[in-house]
This record gives sequence, structure tokens and C-alpha cells, in this order.
Amino acid sequence: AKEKMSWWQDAKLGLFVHWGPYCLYGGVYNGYKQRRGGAEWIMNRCKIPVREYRAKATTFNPVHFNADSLVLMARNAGMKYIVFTTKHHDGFAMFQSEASPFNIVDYTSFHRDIVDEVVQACRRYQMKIGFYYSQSQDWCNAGGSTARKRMNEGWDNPDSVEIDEYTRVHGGAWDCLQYTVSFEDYFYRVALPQIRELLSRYGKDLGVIFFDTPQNITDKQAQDIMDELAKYPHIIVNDRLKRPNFPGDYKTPEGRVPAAKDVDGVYWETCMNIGSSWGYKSWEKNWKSSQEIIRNLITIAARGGNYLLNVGPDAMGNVPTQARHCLDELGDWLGRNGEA
Ligand code: JFZ
Repeated sequence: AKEKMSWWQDAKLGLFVHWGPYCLYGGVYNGYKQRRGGAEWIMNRCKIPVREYRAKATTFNPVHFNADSLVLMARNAGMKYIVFTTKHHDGFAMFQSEASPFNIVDYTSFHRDIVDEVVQACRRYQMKIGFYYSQSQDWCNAGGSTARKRMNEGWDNPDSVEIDEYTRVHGGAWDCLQYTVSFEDYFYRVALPQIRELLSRYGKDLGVIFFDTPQNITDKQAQDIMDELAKYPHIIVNDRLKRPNFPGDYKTPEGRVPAAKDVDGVYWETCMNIGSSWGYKSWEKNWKSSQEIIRNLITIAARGGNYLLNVGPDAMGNVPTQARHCLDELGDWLGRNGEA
């Protein structure tokens, strides 16, 4: 067993937070409900032009956000770590960055460094912190990858027939601003420098890095990230940096509880929504009951895994009431049933 995994294996339960300017749409674009995929994908699903999405992002002003209450919410639910989206596929950094002006401090009038506030609050409450970072997909920084995979599904923007055609012949990109430089350029000018920024600021505190959707990245680029991480040997890395040569430290079956025989003897974590979307969805109807969540936790723990439960704060910085309520009930149950 790897020594660095011991706190993680004991933790069992964590909070996933998907938060960025996509929450301003809440799963609705021009009055049209985005049908497929999580609401954090709205820019891609509805083919929102880069300039338009960026302009929307400048209005991000979540004045109700309070990192202490987020961390306390997790703690009261019995959670031992938080994995926070420092940059999702839209490319917006929730931290100040020299590598791209498209970040919460330099691009909005909010100006507060949200990642820094979350890390500081985690320090105050002995909560372990992990960072989600989209290393390959980046829809607003030039050269970032744009999800070639789902091209043939059709898009959720009813007005997008022309955009669809453009997308089809441009490898998933829907805006000429996405193609002005190469992926190589994006990777070494934005992704790797931002990872360095996060590590140099918080490497000591960091428990986990959660990479995602490894398309486009080369083995050389993945290795360059691993070389940075080698300076912080205590940091745990998931299995989504680059397949198949970078298996990371644990497996991430998503949205489901795997069969016991499939996860025997491996480190694993299931991430799951309380609703049906990772990012905030204003018209969410499918909230899971706390009973379902508790049953999942028990099964996951019995099979030796971790449970990473997700919430998506809204434009003001509030966690939806239904999610909050579910976490309250989870914490109550753990309190009554032996959580130390
Ligand atoms: C990715 C993201 O695209 C999504 O927005 C969210 O952040 C989620 C946690 O991760 O989506 C995935 C990634 C992997 C799988 C499915 C969806 N998978 O392995 O089945």
C-alpha cells in the first residue's frame, strides 16, 4: 500500500464542487433548455461563441460566496476532503493567473481569488483539499481542445445548423478564436504554467489532483505534468491525465457503484451528483434522496472505495437548498450511526 494513500483511504467521503461562470446560465441558453450533458457543458452543447461566453463571465459576481460555510457544510456532512474545480473545460480559472487573463480576479469585478479562499478555509478546519483541473479541454483559451468525441450527437442549440457544419469540419471547434494557435501552444502557455501556479502556491496543502477528459494531450505533455508533480510526492493523482500510460493512483468509475469483483485490491473513488448535473442547473428536478446517497456510501465503503459527492453552487455562490438538505441528512445519519 502506498503511504500517501492512507488518509485518502480513511476519508471515504468527500465533496466535489463544480463551480465557474457556466452557473450564470444554469442550464438555459436564450430560453432554451440544454438537454444533454451537465450544465457545466453549456458553452459546448449550445455552441456559445467565445466572445459571448467571455462577456457573460465578466458579470460573474457571487457576492454570497463564503468559503467557510462551504467547508463547514462538508464537515457537517462527515466529509473529509473537498475537490474543487480550479478550471473546468470552459477555461475560466477560479484563481488569479499570469498565464491567462480569463480568471476570476482579472476578468470579473468580483476580483476575489476563490481558490485561495477555499484553500484558506480548508486550512482553518483541517479539511483536505484537492484540485480539479481540465488539462486538455479549454474552450476559451486559444488552442485548447474542444471535444471531438461527441460531434455526431447533434447540438442543443436549435439555431446552430451552420455552427454544426463548422464544428464538423473543425474537429469539434465552433469558433474561429479557438483555432488561432496550436494545442501545443495552449498546453505550454496556459495549462502547464497554471498547474505550476497552483502547485507553487498550494503544493504543500494539496491532497489530490483530479485531471479530466485526457483527449489530445501527448505522452510527452502528460510526462511534463508528472515531472512537476514529482516535486510534491504526497499528492495523489487520478487516472484521467492521459490514457493508457498514466494510470495515476486511483480509479474513477463515474456516476455508478462498481461491482466488488471489479475493484478488488485497487484504490477507487466514485464521483456522483446529488442532482443530475455537475454544474448548477436552475431547472433541476432529479434530486437524489438522502436514503439513496446513504445506501451508496455504505456499498462504496464496503467495497473499499471513496464517495465524492458533487454540488454546483449558483451565480450568487449559494449551494442549492435541495443539495444542502441532503448533506444535512447525511451528516445526521453519520452522527447517529458511529461517525467519530
Ligand atoms: C467529465 C467532465 O466532462 C464533466 O463535466 C465533469 O467534470 C465530470 C466529473 O468529468 O465527464 C466525464 C468524465 C469521465 C467519464 C464520464 C464523464 N467517464 O469516465 O465515464
